[in-house]
Amino acid sequence: MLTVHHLNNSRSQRVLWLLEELGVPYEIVRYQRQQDMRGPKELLAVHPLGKSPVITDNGNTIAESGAIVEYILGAYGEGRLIPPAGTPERLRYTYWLHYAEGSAMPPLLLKLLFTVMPKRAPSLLRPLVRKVSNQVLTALVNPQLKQHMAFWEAELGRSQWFAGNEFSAADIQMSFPLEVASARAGLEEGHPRCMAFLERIHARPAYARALEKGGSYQVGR
Ligand SMILES: N[C@@H](CCC(=O)N[C@@H](CS)C(=O)NCC(=O)O)C(=O)O
Repeated sequence: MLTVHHLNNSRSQRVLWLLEELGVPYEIVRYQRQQDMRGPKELLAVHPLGKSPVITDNGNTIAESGAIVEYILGAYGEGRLIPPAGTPERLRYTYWLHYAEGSAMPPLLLKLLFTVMPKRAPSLLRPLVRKVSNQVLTALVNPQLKQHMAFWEAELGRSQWFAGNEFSAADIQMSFPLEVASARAGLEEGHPRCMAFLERIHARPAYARALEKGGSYQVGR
């Protein structure tokens, strides 16, 4: 049976959600974040990078959310949650599947890093670290995030979901950047379509079932 190596409060929540949407049977092996938020060393026994999500299925070990989505849809999707090949929707789908981790997450991670750094700095250095962090946030990170969030808002004006008017796995993949931006980057201000997107996904029964199975999920907080 397909196994999800699930790190609490992490991107592997998306994989549980995808499997629940498709009704594919799976089992969960659970891992707990350490105090420093890193994954435990047991995850290194599953994949050399020790990150989650990772799945194992039929002798395959697959890491990286986008690759996992492609594998699951190829093996079990039967054409569901992916627009037909050769359509404009399929192009948009492929774009968002890659964009979520390749372009949206890096500035969100920088935001997290430079927000947390001053809080963790030794007290004598804290004012200096705060000053440098604020400069990086103001000059580099916040303007980029503003641009990304405006882009999502405009795209969700073109169609109800990211790849078109049908819900697809691209929406599952994009859920993580939007959840993090809502917790950390002020998405709720001036992005009503993005907030409506989050409300719509939270109302999906499969999303709720995945939450029940995955446990506490408070990304970016
Ligand atoms: N781009 C990768 C990112 C994987 C990743 O960074 N996962 C985080 C959880 S959200 C993790 O495992 N963190 C623990 C660690 O880095 O030790 C993916 O989408 O699968």
